[in-house]
Amino acid sequence: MQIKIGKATFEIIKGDITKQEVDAIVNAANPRLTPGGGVSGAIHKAAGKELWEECKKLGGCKTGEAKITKGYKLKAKYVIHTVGPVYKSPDDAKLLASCYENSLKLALQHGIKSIAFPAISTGIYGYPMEEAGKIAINTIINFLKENEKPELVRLVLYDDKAYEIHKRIMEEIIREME
Ligand code: AR6
Repeated sequence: MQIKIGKATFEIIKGDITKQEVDAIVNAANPRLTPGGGVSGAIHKAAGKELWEECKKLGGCKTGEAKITKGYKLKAKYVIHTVGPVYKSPDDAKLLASCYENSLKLALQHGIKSIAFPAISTGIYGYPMEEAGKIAINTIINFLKENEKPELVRLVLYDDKAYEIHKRIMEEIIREME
């Protein structure tokens, strides 16, 4: 499903982040920016080992922050690496929101017009999908209200359950906006 926020489009889809034809895809990374498993492992595998070679030189990434590299063999020109919080309590919401905000800021700094996010922290890092989904969607919508850029922001959910949860959250938020 898709909504317009000013000139920008925000959409949620079910799919694989590594296959997205956008300017940048976001990686749910770890603080050392090593390939790891989950989305990160899949992105590194699809991009090729040059991605890890570049990541090694970046000196890691703090939780809630974001760093950018090239996309190598991916269709996306860039990968934005952000480190989500390992879930402990609802107090982690600010750090999770920072991941989306800082990734979007970095995208604007690099003239990125389209960007795709996975559901950061909701896998190995254990953030409950429902809570994380509200934070992700609200943060993206608020950013687009303020900036009307990037032109396209896509949240890519990996399975039916994740997609259905996010679709319901988005419908609720749209209803509240009207
Ligand atoms: N496309 C889209 N979403 C995916 C894909 C894919 N190809 N594969 C998995 N997901 P996770 P985290 C979903 O664990 O929780 C890594 O090892 C998945 O179902 O990748 O932020 C890093 O190195 C889940 O909903 O990221 C870190 O150590 C979501 O993406 C750690 O995992 C995020 O799952 C980061 O953990």
